[in-house]
Amino acid sequence: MDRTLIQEILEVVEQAAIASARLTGMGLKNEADAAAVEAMRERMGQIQMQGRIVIGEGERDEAPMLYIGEEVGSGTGPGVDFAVDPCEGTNLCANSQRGSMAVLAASDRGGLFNAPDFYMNKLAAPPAAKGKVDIRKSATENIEILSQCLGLPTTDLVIVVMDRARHKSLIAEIRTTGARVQPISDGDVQAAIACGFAGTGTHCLMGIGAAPEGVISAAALRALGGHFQGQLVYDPAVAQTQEWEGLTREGNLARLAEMGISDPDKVYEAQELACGENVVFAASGITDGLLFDGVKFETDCTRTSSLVISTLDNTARFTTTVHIKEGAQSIALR
Ligand code: VTB
Repeated sequence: MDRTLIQEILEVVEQAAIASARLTGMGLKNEADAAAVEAMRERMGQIQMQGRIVIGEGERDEAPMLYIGEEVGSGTGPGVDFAVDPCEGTNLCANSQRGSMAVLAASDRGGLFNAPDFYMNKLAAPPAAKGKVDIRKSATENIEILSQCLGLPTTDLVIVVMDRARHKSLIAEIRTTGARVQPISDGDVQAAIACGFAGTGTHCLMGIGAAPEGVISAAALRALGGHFQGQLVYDPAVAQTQEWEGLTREGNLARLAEMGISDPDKVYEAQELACGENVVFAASGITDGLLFDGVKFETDCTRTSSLVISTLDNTARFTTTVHIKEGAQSIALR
């Protein structure tokens, strides 16, 4: 991978964000997702690379585009692996709520963990707490460590947790420490990345979300020098999700073994989930969010706001792009 890829990848997420933003608030989550997928794939096709999707819309038979194993790009050039979530937070997009975005992570061949479509317990925290908090410790211990690392009383800490039945006792435990809980309905990728920056008002992400999204978060936090750990969840009694109705712990363990995961309880560090020599993370807002705004359709232009984090040049770029319409008369500065 080289630096020229950074600009191309930015355009990939911008195009995906624009496509699904047209469906914001329409209550059409599948359509919003499909629009983002198509736009992302089309723009990826124009890049000189031998790209491959390692995390995408699912297995080939259930996803017509950006399926796992799909080759993308011109077919010549560097080998690049992608983990994509063209419309992260489809519900948020469909309901015009904050935090939906087009997002991806890219790395050298073999540089991203091929996460199974399972759940993952996650812990994300700022660089100052990297390697000090630990997913094997209790929430209470981690909040104490965070407080020391950040120089903030526990009562000033904000811990993001997905608002799910499975987190009832986690939320209760966090509250007993005095830290404040910020429940989110969806979108734990944006919440995880927000932990990598100071000033976002969120200090830590705890709890269980989807595993593939965990790899994307890990790539961003690795590049930012933040903390991210993930542990697969295979027990339906822990995940407490309708998605797993009828599945058993034993069946899930067997599926993981089939996928070559010999230690299902392994704690994965950010550097293992995104182990390539270089990683690039890119996200573009569909709706407004914590880190950047969503797409704005204006008379003479369409405005996108994005974030690209790259180890190629150790940058985090917050970019606003004005996509000028033909015959534009007046383009506002901001
Ligand atoms: C998780 C989370 C995502 O959807 O995948 C969640 O990581 C689905 O979890 O950010 P449930 O099955 O418990 O609803 C998101 O929130 C949005 O894609």
